Parts: sequence; C-alpha cells; structure tokens
Amino acid sequence: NRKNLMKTRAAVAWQAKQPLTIEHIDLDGPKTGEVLVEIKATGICHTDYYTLSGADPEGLFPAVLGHEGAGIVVDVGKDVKSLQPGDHVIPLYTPECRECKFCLSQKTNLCQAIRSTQGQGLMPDSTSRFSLNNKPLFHYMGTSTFSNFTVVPEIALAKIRPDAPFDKVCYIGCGVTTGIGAVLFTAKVEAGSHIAVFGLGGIGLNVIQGAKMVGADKIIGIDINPEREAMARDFGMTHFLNPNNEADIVDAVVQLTDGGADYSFECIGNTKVMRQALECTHKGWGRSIIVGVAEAGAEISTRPFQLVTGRKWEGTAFGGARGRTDVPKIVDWYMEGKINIDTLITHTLKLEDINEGFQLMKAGKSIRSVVVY
Ligand code: NAD
Ligand code: AHE
Ligand code: ZN
Repeated sequence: NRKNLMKTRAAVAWQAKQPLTIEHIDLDGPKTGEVLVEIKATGICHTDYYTLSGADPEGLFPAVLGHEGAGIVVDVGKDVKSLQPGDHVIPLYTPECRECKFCLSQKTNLCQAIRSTQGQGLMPDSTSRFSLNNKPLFHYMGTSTFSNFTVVPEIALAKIRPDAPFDKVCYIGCGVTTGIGAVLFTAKVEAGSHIAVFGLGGIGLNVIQGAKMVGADKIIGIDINPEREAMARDFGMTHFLNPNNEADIVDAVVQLTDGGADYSFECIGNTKVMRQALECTHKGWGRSIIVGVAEAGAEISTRPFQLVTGRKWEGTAFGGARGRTDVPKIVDWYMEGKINIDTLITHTLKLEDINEGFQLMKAGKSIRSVVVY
C-alpha cells in the first residue's frame, strides 16, 4: 500500500565517514501504532557522529540519522490512541511502552518492546518507511530526525506542551535528559556530594547543571579543551582540571575531594578515561556512571580490588529517564526557568549546512548545533 507516499527533505548518510547529502526522499505513511511527525528542529549529538564514523556496531547505511528532535504530529496510524494531529512531540530513542517486562520492573528505563527492529534500522513490522528510487533507506534509533518528516512508533513519542520552542526543547530529546537524568534518575546524587565529570561537552555540561540543581558540594570538571572551563563554571562547576596539566588526574581528583568523589560521570566514550573515572571515586561507596559510548570492540578494565573495596561501576542510557513520563516534565522545567538550555545551543543551522554542525563538534567549537527546518 503506497497510497500514503509523500516526499520529504532529509540528510542521508550513504556510507561511513562520508558527508550527508540533502535529498528529496519518499516517506510512507504511518502503519498500525505509528505516527507521522513533522520535525521542526533537531540537535546533532556526538552519537550521530559516532555512528557516521563507522564505529557503531549497529550502524547501518544508507540511513537517515538524528535522534534529538522535536515536532508536530501530522497523521496517526490505526490504533493510535494517545496522540492526534497537532500535538507537539519529542521522539524517544528509548521508548516507554509501559507493558514490557522492563517497563513493568520499574528498575530500568530500557523499554525493550521494539528494541530489536530499532537496532536493525526498521519499524516494528520489520520494514522501512524511507526510500529513494524504490530502494529502502534505514531508520536510525527509531527516530531519524534528520528528515523533515519522519514516522515514529506511538510508544516512542513524548507529548509536550505546545508553547515550548522546538529549536530549544529538541535538545531534551537526548543531551539535556541524558546529563541531568544521569544525576537525578540514575545516580540519585544527594545534596552535599562531591562529583567529578569527565568531558564537558553537550552531555557533561548537563551533568554539571543537574549536580548544581541537587545541591552537590564540589563539582569538578575535567576536559582537555581549556575553552570548556568558562561555560562549565557558569553552569556550576567549582573546580576545573585539564588532564594535560596534571601528573596524575586520578590523584588530582582524590586530593580535591578528601579521598575521592562520591559520584563520577564519564561523558566522552574513552575507555581509559572510564577507568580513571572509576578509580577517582571514594573507597567504600564511590559510584562511577558511564555515559559515553565507546567504539565497537572496546573493553574496560580495572583491578577487581577497586570493586572489592566498594566502588561501583554503572552505566546509563538516556539518563535513566522514562521518556513519555519524564520528558514532558523536563520541558516544564525549561519553560519555568529551572534549567538552562539556550546557552548550550551555540549554533543554529539550516538542514543544507548539517555537515558544518559535525565539523564544529569535531573541532570542539560547538556545544550543541541545532538544525531548524
Ligand atoms: P561532545 O563532543 O560534545 O563532548 C565530548 C567532550 O569530551 C569534549 O568537550 C572533549 O573536549 C572532551 N574530551 C575528549 N577526550 C577527552 C579526554 N581524553 N579527557 C577529557 N576530556 C575529553 O560529546 P557529547 O555530545 O557530550 O557526548 C559525549 C558522549 O556521550 C559521547 O560518547 C556520546 O556518544 C555519549 N552519549 C551517551 C548517551 C547515553 O544515553 N548513554 C546519550 C548521549 C550521548
Ligand atoms: N549502538 C551502539 C550503542 C549506542 C548506545 O549506547 N546508545 C545509547 C544512547 S546514545 C544517545 O546519544 C543507548 O540508549 N543505549 C541503549 C540501547 O538500547 O541502545 C552499540 O554499541 O551497539
Ligand atoms: Zn544523543
């Protein structure tokens, strides 16, 4: 049934390491349980760059990347009950079906209802809605926000208030929620804690913002880019360390925190730094949260004694947030002035200039670039 076929402008990733090209591609209408969304704005996250670089074992080409969007519902497929045309939404790469074993456990946000097809770049019925010249293009993370129009399962859409600006709240679709959520939902950092944040980019600065929100005491930021210091201080960082200026970065954190950080966060995707982040936490109770995504085949290591003596190594996806429940609340926090998003969006681009957004990230010149359709 191709009667619902429409054209949409999209940035297509044809193969690893190649620039995206802007194409008018074909988009099939929403099938049962699916929703057609007009994407109004999308952020560019380091994970998009990671997949485009070829380092992602789940990376598929050709594909429509992008997972940090916001937009408006245009049409709904059969059996869609919670959304209607005109609703404002944020697509969720971590859906929330509220029915699977994972959702019902209340122990994790990792809904698995559609995870296998999502990882195969397909909709839940194992087909793609995107094509060009009758050849299918893969979806990405179930969202594909680098297309002006996209089809997303109903369980992977958070309905948000209609007065929130798309070009800012799109960032809640990944970076903001991941960073703030890692502190609030995953680590549950207590007031008065000492925390260390490795990597002060689009995620790490949101970890700092979250740590300040919950009343952390010392907030130590670590980055090899000295230009990250000023903005991190504005967001609540109390101490800055550049590993290139320290003989031993683990020791430097331990010295500043009377024996080690209560919580540390790795926001880079570097396995050597992951070890440092674990080992700089306090004996007996330190918890280190891995946020960064490491390349295919990478492994982490430490002496088991680090864990025997009470440190815990953990990880978080999408900040532990249950998207349909938590994302609308985070949008409210932004609208009420409780969190700052505007300062972190350093560049706003047209879709035609999306490759520039990747270059700015690579050069360490942007925190977040947002593409506005
Ligand atoms: P970014 O490029 O904006 O920031 C990375 C920062 O790390 C930069 O400031 C860079 O200077 C710094 N850095 C690089 N190497 C370093 C080193 N050796 N020591 C100290 N600092 C170093 O990236 P981002 O968008 O903030 O993403 C960060 C990581 O988080 C990526 O791996 C991304 O894939 C991952 N991520 C994970 C989730 C999740 O749900 N777990 C969500 C979003 C992003
Ligand atoms: N596909 C990669 C893993 C990528 C990954 O870890 N993704 C994070 C979100 S990063 C957002 O910027 C995530 O949510 N992971 C949980 C999941 O189920 O994918 C690989 O290594 O295969
Ligand atoms: Zn992301």
